[in-house]
Amino acid sequence: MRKTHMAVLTVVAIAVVSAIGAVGAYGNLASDANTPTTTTDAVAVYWDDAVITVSATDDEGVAYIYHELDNGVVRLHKVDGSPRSAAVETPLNAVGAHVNPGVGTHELTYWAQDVNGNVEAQKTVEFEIVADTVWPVTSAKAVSVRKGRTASLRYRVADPEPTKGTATVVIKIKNKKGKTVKTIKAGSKPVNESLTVKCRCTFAKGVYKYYVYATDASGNPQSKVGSAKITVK
Ligand SMILES: [Ca+2]
Ligand SMILES: [Ca+2]
Repeated sequence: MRKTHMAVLTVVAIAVVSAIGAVGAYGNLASDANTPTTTTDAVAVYWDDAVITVSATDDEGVAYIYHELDNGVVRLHKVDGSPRSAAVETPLNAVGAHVNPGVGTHELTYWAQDVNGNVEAQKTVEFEIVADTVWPVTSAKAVSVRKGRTASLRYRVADPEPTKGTATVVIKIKNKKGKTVKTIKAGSKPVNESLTVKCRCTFAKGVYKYYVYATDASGNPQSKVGSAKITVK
């Protein structure tokens, strides 16, 4: 009987020592009352979609990062290995895939929890997503030029706000029969200002028309093709 009792005492003593050892490895675990600090890289306005990085730091280690879009379902990101800093790209859905919040004003609420169970107070950031869904309109001015000389074709791409500010422009010069005699790829041009493109008019004397095609930086083609006469004298 006495031997058995001694054996139990020994086991208890070892258990106490290993518990103290565990506390030592975590430093001042018992006295940690400091919650993590979480920040985001959110900006006020995004084009088309928003990916916001939520970053948390804690001296004892970050265990979870939480976020919530527009007071929806709380998403929990479990941080492996309890690092002192961790980050997650938000907003995410239930299976951890990115969610596009869509055009409009949104709120992202975020906070974190450390390895000792200290939960940070929730913070909220507001942001807006805008998209350009309006097609640009082009216009052109008539010009006359001597055969073989260079003409300056004056045109404009009107693209209302919100616009990304540029459009890819292609100009086609057609003869009276509607046959394209020259195509000018003008490339990416600013919208809502006067533009010119040089054209060496080597074709036969007569009246031609040039047409301005533009696709805005969001991929919307022109709703109206501006055109004007080129008179080759
Ligand atoms: Ca802490
Ligand atoms: Ca547009």
